[in-house]
Amino acid sequence: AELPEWWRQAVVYQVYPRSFADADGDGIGDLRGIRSRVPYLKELGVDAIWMSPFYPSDLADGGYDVADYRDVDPRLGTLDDADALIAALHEAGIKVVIDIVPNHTSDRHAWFQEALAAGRGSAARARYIFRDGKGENGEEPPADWTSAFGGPAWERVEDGQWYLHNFAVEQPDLDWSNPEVRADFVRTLRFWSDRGVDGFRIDVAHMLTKDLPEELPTQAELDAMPRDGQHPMIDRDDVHEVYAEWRRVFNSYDPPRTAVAEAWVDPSRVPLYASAESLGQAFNFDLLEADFDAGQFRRIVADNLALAAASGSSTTWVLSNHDVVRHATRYGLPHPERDASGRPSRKHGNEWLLSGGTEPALDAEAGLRRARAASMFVLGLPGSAYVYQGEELGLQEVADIPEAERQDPTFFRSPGEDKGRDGCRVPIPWTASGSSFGFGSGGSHLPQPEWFGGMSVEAQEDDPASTLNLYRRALELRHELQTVEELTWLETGRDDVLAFSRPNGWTVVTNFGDEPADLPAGEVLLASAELEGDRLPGATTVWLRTAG
Ligand code: TEU
Repeated sequence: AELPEWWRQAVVYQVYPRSFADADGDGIGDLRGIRSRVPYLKELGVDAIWMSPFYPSDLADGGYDVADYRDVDPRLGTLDDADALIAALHEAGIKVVIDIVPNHTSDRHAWFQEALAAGRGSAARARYIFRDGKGENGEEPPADWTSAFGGPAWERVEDGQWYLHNFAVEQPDLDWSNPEVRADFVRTLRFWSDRGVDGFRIDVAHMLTKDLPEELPTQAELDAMPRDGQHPMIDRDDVHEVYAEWRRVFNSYDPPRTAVAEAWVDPSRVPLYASAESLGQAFNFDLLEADFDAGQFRRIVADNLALAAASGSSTTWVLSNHDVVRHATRYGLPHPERDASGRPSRKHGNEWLLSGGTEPALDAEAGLRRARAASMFVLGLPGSAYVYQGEELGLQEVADIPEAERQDPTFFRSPGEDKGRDGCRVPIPWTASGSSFGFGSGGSHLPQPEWFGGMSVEAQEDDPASTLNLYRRALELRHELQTVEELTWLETGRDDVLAFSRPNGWTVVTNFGDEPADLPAGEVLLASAELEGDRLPGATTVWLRTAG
């Protein structure tokens, strides 16, 4: 049965449209491809899908450079295809969440083209953040800021002015103090809500509003400023004026449309985004940076349940997404070094990627085993769980993509430092052999390795112990057992073993260590690896039905 407020404890499956399924054989996944796989999603048992951008785009940042927010990229389909996909998903009982990218447009967006043509001081330029440069002829950028992808954050245009781009050069930042900008996004939210979309994932939700003084601070000064809501560019209090307006739009629909913030902010400020007056829910990315470690997992769960309660929202759990090294791979590598604040000093797995997947050695078997255990731990928690396409197959990151075939701007903007995010975006293997392992008849826009066939849906379909069937079983059980958002920690007598119970006698035990652990009495509903008699081996999660 559907719980009220479906999003609170939903399993949301992230589809990266270009890499899911390719119906027209051009090597790029498309909306008709996704539609052809709705039966797969239904059998998997997900409550919703979140689709990364499928709008017209030059693909400078994999579609996060949007040229038109109210259309479909012709390579991915048409608006009719979008309608048909939404209808097919709804028919299968699956909700639809789409990605909104409001911090920046593509430089191919009609607005930016107009801004270039209209020149300095024009109303068209006032939709973006243009400034004159410094130095004699304004030849130096207005400030020394660096973009998130590396390299300078200011780019010069033909007439000599500069524009701000916090991400790729092809992603000019919008000026959210401009009423036209605000009105246009409301139009976009209504456009898709009217088409039946159930919710929105808001890209870099913490950076929209900016208050840049005449005399710009340096990057070092920016970095030193407190993030207390008054920072000139990050996590400003006034961004919630935008979301309060959006919330009124969402609530004008029945049922109200949902939203989840991608906000990289201090935990103490997460409730601002997650409150019912703002977006309603916010991602918690702590698990993306955690080791497979009981202490870290326990602290993250406790902290985030408390944060969600503080805002009346529910939390989210994310082990993998399209921006990070897949967790089956992260858990097969040595733990990353951590700085004083406990954060990994570099993107986890990046060293390994830079070496082309050779150094340090990857223990893929251990990585997958831990990934299965971690996923089953997370799927037992209250809150909504995000599953990134391919993790239900236990896919590893692809490290050895030749440079000539790489697409991600982080790779090109940070040469030698960041290998980019292509390795988790390689198209899904549906069949054990054949053209692009069943992705499509026309090859694959990123090369798939040979070993993909053995991890394909076809190869796992009939194996009861496969990762795919483990996820299917987990999602089926979750629907059966899940009620209110309650969790009670159980004493295990060991630091490396976590156990909690949920209402309905649903008990989850994870052994993060190496030594087998004792299990509470109960009926085994699911195990992420074979049990050793009545003992729980290392790197294994079990779900039990216990009395009471
Ligand atoms: O990501 C925002 C973000 O700040 C990071 O996760 C970013 O991907 C990382 O620093 C790069 O190494 C969102 C999207 O998830 C990402 O795919 C987009 O590239 C980005 O916004 C820009 O739209």
